[in-house]
Amino acid sequence: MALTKSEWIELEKKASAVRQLTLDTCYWAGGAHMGGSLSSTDFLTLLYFKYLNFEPKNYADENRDRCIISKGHIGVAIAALFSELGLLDREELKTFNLTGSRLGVHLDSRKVKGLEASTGSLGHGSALALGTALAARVQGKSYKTWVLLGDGECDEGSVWEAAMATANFNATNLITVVDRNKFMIDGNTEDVMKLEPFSDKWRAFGFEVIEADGHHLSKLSDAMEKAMQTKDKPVCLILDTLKGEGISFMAGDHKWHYGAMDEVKYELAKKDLLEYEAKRLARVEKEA
Ligand SMILES: Cc1ncc(C[n+]2csc(CCOP(=O)(O)OP(=O)(O)O)c2C)c(N)n1
Repeated sequence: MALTKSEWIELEKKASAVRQLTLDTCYWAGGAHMGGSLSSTDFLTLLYFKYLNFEPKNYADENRDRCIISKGHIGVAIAALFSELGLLDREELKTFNLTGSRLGVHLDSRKVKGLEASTGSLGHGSALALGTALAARVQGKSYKTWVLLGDGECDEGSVWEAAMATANFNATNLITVVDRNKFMIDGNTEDVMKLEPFSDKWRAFGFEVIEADGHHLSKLSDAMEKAMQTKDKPVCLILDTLKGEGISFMAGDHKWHYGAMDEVKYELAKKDLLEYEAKRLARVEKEA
C-alpha cells in the first residue's frame, strides 16, 4: 500500500535527520564517505523505519529481518541511522573514526549492536546475505534478508558468483538492492568499468528486476513492496540515485566519494540540506 501523506512526511523528516547527522559526523571526524552515504540514505531510512521487521530494543531476536550493508564504507551514514534508531548514543558519533573509538570508518559488528556484518571490503555482502537467507530456509524461519550493494561494487566478480547461486537456489527470501548512483571512487561507472546494460545483466542471471527512483520515498516504497511480494524469482531492486544527493557541491561529483570540510563548507552543506528538505516536503504537498 502506498505511503499515507503523514507517513511520507514523517519518513522525509527521518531521512533529513539522518542526512544532517551524517554530515555532522563527517565534520566532527574530519572526513568520511559522504557521496555514497547520501545516495543510500532514503532507502536505508525507509527500510529501517518501515519495512524491516527489526526492533532496536530486541536487535538480536532470531526471527528479525536482516540487512547486510555490503557497501560498508558508508559507516558514517549507518552510524547516523543507528543513532536515530536509538542503537547508538548521539554523543558517541563525535568519536567516529577517531583513535580509540568503537566506531571505525567501516563499522565493526562486534562493537555496534544491530549491525549484521562487518563490511567494507567490497564484494562480500551478497554471499553473506545468501547464506543468511538459506539459513532461514533450513531452519524453517520466515525472516527476510536484504543486501545493499554499490554499483561500483558490482565490478567485483564475487557479486556475480553470489547472484548465480542466489538464482540457482531460488532464494526468494533475499532481496538484493543496488544503489545505482552512477559513480564509484574514481569516476563515473561507465568510464571506469562499464556496467550497462545493468538491469539486463541481473535478468540474465535469473532475477526479477525492479527499478525505482531512490530519492522519492513514495515511489521507492511501492517498489520495495513489489520486491517483497515477488515470490517466483529472486529480486534485484535497482535504485536510481545520485551520489552526494542533497548537498549541491557534492551531488554528482565523485571527488566527494570521501571528503573533508572546513567550517565554511560545513555551513554551506547545512544550508543546502535545509533547502533540500524544504523541496522534498513541498513535493509531498504536491503529490500526496
Ligand atoms: C575489495 C575492495 N576494493 C577496493 C575498495 C576501495 N573502495 C572503497 S569504496 C570504493 C568504490 C565503491 O563504489 P560504489 O560501490 O559505487 O560505492 P558508492 O558510490 O555507492 O559509495 C572502492 C573501490 C574496497 N573497499 N574493497
